[in-house]
Amino acid sequence: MRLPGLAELDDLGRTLVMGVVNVTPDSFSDGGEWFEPAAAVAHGRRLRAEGADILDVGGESTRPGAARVPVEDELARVLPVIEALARDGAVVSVDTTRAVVAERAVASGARLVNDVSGGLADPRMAEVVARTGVAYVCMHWRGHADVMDSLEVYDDVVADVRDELAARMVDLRAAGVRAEQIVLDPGLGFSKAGTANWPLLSHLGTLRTLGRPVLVGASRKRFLGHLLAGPDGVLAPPAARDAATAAVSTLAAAAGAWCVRVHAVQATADAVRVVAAWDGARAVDSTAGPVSTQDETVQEAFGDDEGSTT
Ligand code: PMM
Repeated sequence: MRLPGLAELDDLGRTLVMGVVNVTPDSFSDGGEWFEPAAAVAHGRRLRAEGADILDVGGESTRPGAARVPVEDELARVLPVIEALARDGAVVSVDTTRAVVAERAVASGARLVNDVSGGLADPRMAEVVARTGVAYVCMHWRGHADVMDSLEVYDDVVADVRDELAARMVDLRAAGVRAEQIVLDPGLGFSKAGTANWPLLSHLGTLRTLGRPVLVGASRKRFLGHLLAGPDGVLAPPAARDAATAAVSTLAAAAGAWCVRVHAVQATADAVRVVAAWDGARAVDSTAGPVSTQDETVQEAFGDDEGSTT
């Protein structure tokens, strides 16, 4: 599916890989490792060499319970990193909930705005996205990091997230954002307790019925730590969640995700290529007999049989 300003990503024929460049001292998954701008730029370059199609630069932690960062600090963290990576020719996104940061980031070379609040945190965000015309990731969100764990009540998490994202699209459109700009994201881990994340993953097809590309951000999240907890119940630490993250990337790509956002790029870059080769072989194999029962089961589970990319 084509998005404005991202022509070089249009024809890759596979799920895209977004590499995370957190310029924060306290992100839950890689807190502090790349806090200095020079280290963050070097990290972004490394992720690109490993196969990241997009580099997602963020200056405010969304770790549960985290306090907000002053806007000047956020700007000072992300702008030099975005400028340097964009100058390299990388496709850069800015991970921010603030309109002013989005606007300055786009002026510095960012080509996507990745807003974990889906426009709810800043009433000016939709106007900036409409005016700049850039691609916009609208994530499902119910509140900032300090309160999000208290907002986890759902009747049916898949239907509720779909409906709340549909409502966000209506508001964005009303503010002048074009449908073609919008990417949707279920917001794994954001106001979602461990088990609530799995139905969202296994029903990605439901989000795709909204007609926009879907981005999945499962990387190193707590629900994977729960899944991989030891016999003592202690959660697997973030860095021990990368193999499970790559498994999610594989399944998300097979289910038609447009993009997967990850910290450890290499395994996911390989995974999305495997899925594309697998799906490509299925598409051209005219000598094959009827689709096997196993294939049908997989297709039913993903609710989709159209291939790995939009
Ligand atoms: N998750 C985090 C940050 N930004 N953006 C999108 N679109 N989707 C996500 O799931 C998402 C995000 C969580 O923080 P991290 O950067 O520390 O992993």
